Formats: sequence, C-alpha cells, structure tokens
Amino acid sequence: MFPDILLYGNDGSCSFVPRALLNELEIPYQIVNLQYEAGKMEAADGSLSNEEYKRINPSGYVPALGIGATAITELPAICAFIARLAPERGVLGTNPIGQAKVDEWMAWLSGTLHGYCFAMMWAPRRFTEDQDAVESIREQGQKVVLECYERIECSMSGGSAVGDSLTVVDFALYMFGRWGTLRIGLAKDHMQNNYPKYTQLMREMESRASVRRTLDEHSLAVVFGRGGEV
Ligand SMILES: N[C@@H](CCC(=O)N[C@@H](CS)C(=O)NCC(=O)O)C(=O)O
Repeated sequence: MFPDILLYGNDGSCSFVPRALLNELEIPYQIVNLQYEAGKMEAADGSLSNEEYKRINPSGYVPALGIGATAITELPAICAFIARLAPERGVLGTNPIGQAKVDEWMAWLSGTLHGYCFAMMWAPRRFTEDQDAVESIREQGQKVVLECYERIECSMSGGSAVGDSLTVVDFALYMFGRWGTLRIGLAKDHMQNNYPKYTQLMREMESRASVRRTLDEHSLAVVFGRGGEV
C-alpha cells in the first residue's frame, strides 16, 4: 500500500526525475503543476501562492513531495524515498558498494552539476550581486558543465551508471543530459562524438516506457527520434 503522494513540479525542470521514477515504479501520485514567474514558483492554476509553496519547500525550488503533512525536498532524498517504496526493484543499488555509488552520484549530480555548474549558467544571482559579473559567471558555468559531462563519460562503463542494473542515477543522468542538448544548445552530434557512452545511456533511458510517458505528460520533446536514432 503506497502513501498518498503529491509531487510539486514544473515542466522542463528537474522534477522530471521523480516523476519518471514514480512512473517507472508504477507508484500512484498526484501532480501540482508550478509555474516559474519572475523568480517565483507558484501553482499554475492559482491554487498555491509562492509564499504558501515556500512553507512546503523553504528554498522555493522544485521538486518537493507532499506525504500527508510532511514535505520531502531535495532531489536525492526525494528519489531515495520513492525508491524505498518499491525495494524489490533495487533502484538504489543492489549491494552495499552499489548503494554507496548511487549515493555518491546523487550527491555529486545535485551538489556540483546542478547546484553549482548549471546554477552558474541559469541562476548567476546565487553567486553575485554584481551585474557586471553575471556574464562571466554564465560563461564559466557552461565550461564547468562540459567538464562534468566529461567526468560522467569517463565514469560510464556499461548501459547503467551503477553496475548492470537500472538505478535512480540513470534517470537523473538522462535529465541532466537533456539540458545539454535542449537547453544549452549542444548539438546532438557534439554529445554523440564527445560523450558516446553517456549518449548511449540517454538513448536507452529515453526509450523506456516510463520516460516516454513522463515526456508526454510534460509535453517535452524527445532528444532522440522516436526510432531512438541520434
Ligand atoms: N537542491 C535542489 C535544487 C532544485 C533546483 O534548483 N530546482 C530548480 C529547477 S530544476 C528550481 O526550482 N529553480 C528555481 C530557482 O532557481 O529559483 C534539489 O536538489 O532539489
């Protein structure tokens, strides 16, 4: 029996990851669609103001999960909570080393790639109040995102990030790779030529029914053609 789950999300954002995971594990949930306007998250249908949302997630970011009166925030914790509802699927790793590697990946993806590198590109105000510094922070952000992609590529050995089996990390990597192609404008052949193992993982993830369903639910474009080609 699953708890009642409310997922606070925003189209095109990292809330894609928990939604795809919920779909993959066939865990029922309700979605609260937030829109991001003038630096503030609030419900698209007007049912939740930014002040009210900040009582759920004090940072004002998506995603958040509402489980009754409890709110769970931060992508790694949200993914771990969802995964623990379906322990038989082993998506947090299937042995102590695998579990540690999943933790390592999620901490790095969240803290370094997302919270630092992508944030430099898209939220330079987190780093400076000096308007003159914004552009160079953005440029540096793009540089360090590419360094992260390089590190991801070097860490890949097979079809999954950790061992041979699907984990939450694969969903996160798919989403962070999408941003490279669709949001920072890297050509698909740049991804394919420079990060072939990472691109292969993205292609495999995008062909999963749960990921396709999540893309459709958010009306998001596929990175690869419907046939899976780059
Ligand atoms: N550390 C947070 C970061 C979440 C985050 O940065 N979410 C972005 C969307 S992908 C956001 O809500 N940005 C709004 C803003 O920067 O004000 C987590 O891992 O959940």
